[in-house]
Amino acid sequence: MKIDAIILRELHLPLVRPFETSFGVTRNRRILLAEIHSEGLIGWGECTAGERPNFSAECTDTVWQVLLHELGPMLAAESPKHGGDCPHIFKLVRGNRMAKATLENAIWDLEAQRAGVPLAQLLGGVRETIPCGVSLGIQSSIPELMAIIEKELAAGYQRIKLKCKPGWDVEVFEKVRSRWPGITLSCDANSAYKLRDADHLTTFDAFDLLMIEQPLWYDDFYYHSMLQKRLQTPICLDESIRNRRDALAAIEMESCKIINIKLGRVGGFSEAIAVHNAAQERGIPVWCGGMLESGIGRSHNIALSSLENFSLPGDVSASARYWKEDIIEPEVTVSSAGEITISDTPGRGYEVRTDLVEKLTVRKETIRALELVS
Ligand code: OSB
Ligand code: MG
Repeated sequence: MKIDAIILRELHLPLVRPFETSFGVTRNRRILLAEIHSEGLIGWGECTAGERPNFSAECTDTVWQVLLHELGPMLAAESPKHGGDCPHIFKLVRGNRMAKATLENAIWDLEAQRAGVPLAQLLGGVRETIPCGVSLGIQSSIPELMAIIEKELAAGYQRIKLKCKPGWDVEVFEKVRSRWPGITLSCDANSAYKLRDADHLTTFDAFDLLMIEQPLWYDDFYYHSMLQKRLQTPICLDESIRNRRDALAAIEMESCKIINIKLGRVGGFSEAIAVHNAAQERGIPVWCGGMLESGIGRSHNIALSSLENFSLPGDVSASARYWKEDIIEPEVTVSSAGEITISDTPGRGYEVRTDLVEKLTVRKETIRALELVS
């Protein structure tokens, strides 16, 4: 595929409600999109980095810099045949996985369009529908949280994940469990605890949680393995898993029993598939995490979730939970059974609303391969 141009855009999109985790509150997203033009087709990628370097070291501004000055020019100089060629093209840039994923995922989108197959099929997906859960941020009161849970359960979501931190944990779980004894419930601490909190964390076992996600340091395996020995509740790692080797280390050390796969965090579809396969071969279930994506990132998450070992409900939910108006058509909807149906059209399966994207764009740069003049 000859790359004719790579257009980088920053869009501003307000969330329909603020999202609070143990590391902070997000009200407005600054979303970076890459639009790759190749031989009459356009592939789209979305960067999942946050506005601040809290979840990971990358953030909107670092990704913009690295895409514009490093990865964009590298890719524009090549003619990749497959999305899977990108890790090799980008090999001289260390880290910056969210930036790399932005471009790699757009190339997979292009490849699927060229082949005339759904992206899910190109990735090796086997599911026609995917099970969906919701991730609920820290609220200002328990009654407010209870009202949101009631609404999401009525909408059909199969699993409720509660963001937690010291002071917003066992009391919340107690109230939720006593009202809904049978629902599938999990929690996500985003590294809010230390190993010295282990006694406190063992009290979570009373609430029959499906998992506790990333309780300790964002870059740790060893202390999670010590903690897992003391917990009945399975630990799920999110932040710690950057690639297949990390997944193998975490599984080998028994640092977790479940893995959350995020496309941006692992650097794109190639590595996400590698983590998926490594986990599957070792009997470790995975699920697809979310990063408050717009419709483009969401469509990629949906395609990824069609792989066989994505057996637990993901944080992949309806567009309307995040945006007044999403930038894709149709918007992502979730059935009353809590499922999203995988699109059977070529490519990502959702059209980009280019007029709306243009209207929301606050900065834009075009990268082209340098033409050799003879
Ligand atoms: O840890 O899973 C996380 C959002 C931003 C940063 C980190 C996380 C999250 C979520 C939101 O949990 C998932 C979603 O997109 O709904
Ligand atoms: Mg998480």
